[in-house]
Amino acid sequence: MVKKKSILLMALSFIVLSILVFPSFAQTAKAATVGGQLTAPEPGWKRFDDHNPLIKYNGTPLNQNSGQGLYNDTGYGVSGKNSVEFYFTGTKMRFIGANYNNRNASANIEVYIDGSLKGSFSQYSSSFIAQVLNFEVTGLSDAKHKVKVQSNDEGLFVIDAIDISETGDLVAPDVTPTPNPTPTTTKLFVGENSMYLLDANGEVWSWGSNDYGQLGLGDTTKRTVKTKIPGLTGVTDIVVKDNFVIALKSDGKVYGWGNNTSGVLGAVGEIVKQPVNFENNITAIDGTN
Ligand SMILES: [Ca+2]
Repeated sequence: MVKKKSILLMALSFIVLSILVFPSFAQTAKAATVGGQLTAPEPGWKRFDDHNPLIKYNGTPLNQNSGQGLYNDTGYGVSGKNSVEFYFTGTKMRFIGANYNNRNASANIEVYIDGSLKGSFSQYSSSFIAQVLNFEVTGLSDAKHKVKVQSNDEGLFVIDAIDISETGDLVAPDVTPTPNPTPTTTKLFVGENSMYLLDANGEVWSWGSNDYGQLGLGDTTKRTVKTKIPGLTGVTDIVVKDNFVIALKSDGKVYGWGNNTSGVLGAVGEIVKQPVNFENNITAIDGTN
């Protein structure tokens, strides 16, 4: 009887001790609910902290005070109508933030996945909650996804951590060439006996001599009034040489036309009467010798 009692007592004290020493056991044992605290990723999930370099902050993020119970004792605040963006692989994502009782708390924060609005949340609440599960999305295709968390009011929202699929990862965005800006002013170029105008819409006009098709108008007829080169749009810069012209477009493609006796435009004939694409992935062109 005594033995039984002491075993029971031991078991009881072990249970009590477990709860005291490992309070997180009690928290993670039950499924996380949106709006509740989630201090560790649940099984099947893994966590990335707010200072991860793969998380891009639009606007200047504000370091949150330490000692508030934030994950890793860090948090970033995003103020104004700014956003946070990142890419991840996997099927699910949780946004871990902080709710607080302050009028400055952003109350209208939208979450976009791959460009589609998936829902919204507020960080305004009656009391402060650190490591709160603000938003959850599951059931995505097992692929790379782009996330944008956008505040739509002037308040401040806190990002503490991101949970994603245990088998996934935060990843870098695709490297895409930065488009060249379209000129906002018009620029006149003087050729051998012809003139060119690059307008603010990224289109090119030409007039003057046209013996080599250097006006790019599809013929060799001279023009006395400026004429728009058809089908050539998105031009950010041009270089005019002796009876031939090259043009750079915002997508990095380079076109050329005119006198091609030297073959600079490739094997496309000696007289090229309309723009032909001969180079790609170019960021700038320069005609200075
Ligand atoms: Ca954190």
